[in-house]
Amino acid sequence: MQVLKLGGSVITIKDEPMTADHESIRRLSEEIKAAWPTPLVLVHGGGSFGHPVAEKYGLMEGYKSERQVPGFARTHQAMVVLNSIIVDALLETGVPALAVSPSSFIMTSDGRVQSLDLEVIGRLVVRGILPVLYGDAVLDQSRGFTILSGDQIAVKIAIEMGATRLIFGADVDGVYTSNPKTVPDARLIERLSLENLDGYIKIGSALTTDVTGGMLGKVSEAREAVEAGIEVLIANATERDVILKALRGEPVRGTILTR
Ligand code: IP8
Repeated sequence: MQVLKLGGSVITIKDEPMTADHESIRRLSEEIKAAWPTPLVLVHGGGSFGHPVAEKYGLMEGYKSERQVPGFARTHQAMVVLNSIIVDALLETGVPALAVSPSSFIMTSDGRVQSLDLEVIGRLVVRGILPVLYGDAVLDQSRGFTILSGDQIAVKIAIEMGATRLIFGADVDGVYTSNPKTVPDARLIERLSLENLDGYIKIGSALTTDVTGGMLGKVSEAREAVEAGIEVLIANATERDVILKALRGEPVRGTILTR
């Protein structure tokens, strides 16, 4: 079984609120269809749907005032809308995709996943259905509520369900020596061991750009999956057939995280 996480920057237009990248979603749906049938769980990020709403109401820090409560519901709803666009596109191409809402079965404690019953998702996969989850606004035992990233969900599912491979579809080729969007001689790191990964996390913490932040979050989350023996690949989902090849286990340009 494999888990595929598609980043919000791949499936939405980042600078335009509540705008899906329909072309990219259609292409990726076709790539998933070309690899279908295959035991797979899909998780996607928030991009211009969940993030602006979550930010507006300061949800990440947890419950502070009643004013945030409608924001909690609205953030979830923004993600439902994006999820529905993706599930529709998959159904359209012939993949039996089914929306699974993380906030209805996952709770966190201080931002970390606490309880996770994966029986339904497991049975869906066995039935030949593609469960499609997403980063979501969830209830948190200590903070009241919080934002749970799709990255954390993807890692948890991969570990708990014993996935062989976890693929992160990003808008860059993988992990670079520095931010490829601003540093011209940034080099792609093709293999990153846990030992070097720690060094990267330390260096990365000092960098503040969005892209590095996003990549850093991914790499820190992915650590647990690598430790569990899962092959973790970060590759560029904005380039045609990269995700198709990755799903087929064929070599692609990207970063492989190893023990
Ligand atoms: O884009 C967060 O998921 P991510 C989604 O995977 C929300 O970090 C609700 C902002």
